[in-house]
Amino acid sequence: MTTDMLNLTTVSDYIRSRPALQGLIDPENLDVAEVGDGNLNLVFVCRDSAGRGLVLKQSLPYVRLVGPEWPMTEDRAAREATALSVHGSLAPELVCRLIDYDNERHVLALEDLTDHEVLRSRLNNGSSHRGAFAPMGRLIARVLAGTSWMSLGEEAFRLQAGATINSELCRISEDLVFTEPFLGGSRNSVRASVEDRADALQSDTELVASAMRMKRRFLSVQEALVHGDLHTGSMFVRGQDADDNLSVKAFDSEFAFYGPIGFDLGLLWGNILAAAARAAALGEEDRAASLFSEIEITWDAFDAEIRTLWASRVNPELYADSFLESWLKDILDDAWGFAGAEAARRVVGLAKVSDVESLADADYVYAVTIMLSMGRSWLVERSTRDFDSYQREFLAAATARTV
Ligand code: SR1
Ligand code: MG
Repeated sequence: MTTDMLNLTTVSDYIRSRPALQGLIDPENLDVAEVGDGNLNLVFVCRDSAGRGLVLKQSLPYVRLVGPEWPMTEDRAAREATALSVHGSLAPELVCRLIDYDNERHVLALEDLTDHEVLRSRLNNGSSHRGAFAPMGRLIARVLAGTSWMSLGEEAFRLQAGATINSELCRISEDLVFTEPFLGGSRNSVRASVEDRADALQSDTELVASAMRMKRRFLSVQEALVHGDLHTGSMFVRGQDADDNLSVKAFDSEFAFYGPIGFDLGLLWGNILAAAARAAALGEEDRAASLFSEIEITWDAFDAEIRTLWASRVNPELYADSFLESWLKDILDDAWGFAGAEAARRVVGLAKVSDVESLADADYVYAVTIMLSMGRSWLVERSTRDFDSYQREFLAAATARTV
């Protein structure tokens, strides 16, 4: 267990002690704030009087959201360091830069992105989503190409998958994304106003069976070193679409493991739905529709990038062009299924989302109803539906409010 947690006063000494951080920031003259608002770790933003910044992220020996009664090793910091460095090498412009990793104190030093905003906060404020999602589609494609047999070859791929097992964090996802929301669990909760809907989820045998199929996919498909928790709270954004200053970066990749690439797409889509459902509940129908359309935009960006990268796969003699078409179908099917599980779990499970939780009760009920019904359609009907039909279903739900 770590006995030496950083605090506001020890951060300067820590920076002095790390050779890799010398000259990047002035430890004599530091403004430090603890800003960790995630579920697991301590996060310190450090700035010096010259305006230079650095972020330190330290794993706690327990789950922050719950407290010491849910102990957890600090190994997730090593998993995150690996993922940031692998993903960063594949798409440096799309991933928060890892500057230093301290394996003894489980501290990552990261680039300061305080000129960016966490996308979820930006969306909750009603600000622009333009340009924010397509880059993540491209990142997911680069991760698929760069960490799978497409570029590693089959043996190196297998070895790499074996070397990056992340059992402790995968267990969290297994429990919180797939098991508890659908089979029940003491960590579930909803407001009284939607209790009947949450109960209906668990008595819907078709839905539960689909969720368990997705859990099996999560447990058994080893496709690429996925981010593992790629939602709007794991994305920093600066600027927007037509703006030269646009920058989108993924961070917080401690859940990374060799798993199905559709998991990254699906988590993103479930959280796009949360933002779109919020907009619908607030009466912003056009914005809601536009947000929802980012699901297809993300897919199109992923699809275009992977088709480009496919040409340089190392083993074309094994994998013909026709293989890519069937693979993309499987990935899309996975993505819908994972998106459906994510939509449901962010409503009923332990780790909820502020998009919905911050709404007043009547709006909350409306947003939850949209999330659960779209989530069900994604889980149960995914092999027979297309983007247009889901967009139509969302629009109908988003404009159906009577009170
Ligand atoms: C106890 S951790 C709960 C959730 O937080 C992370 O961001 C993941 O989404 C995880 O499921
Ligand atoms: Mg996180």
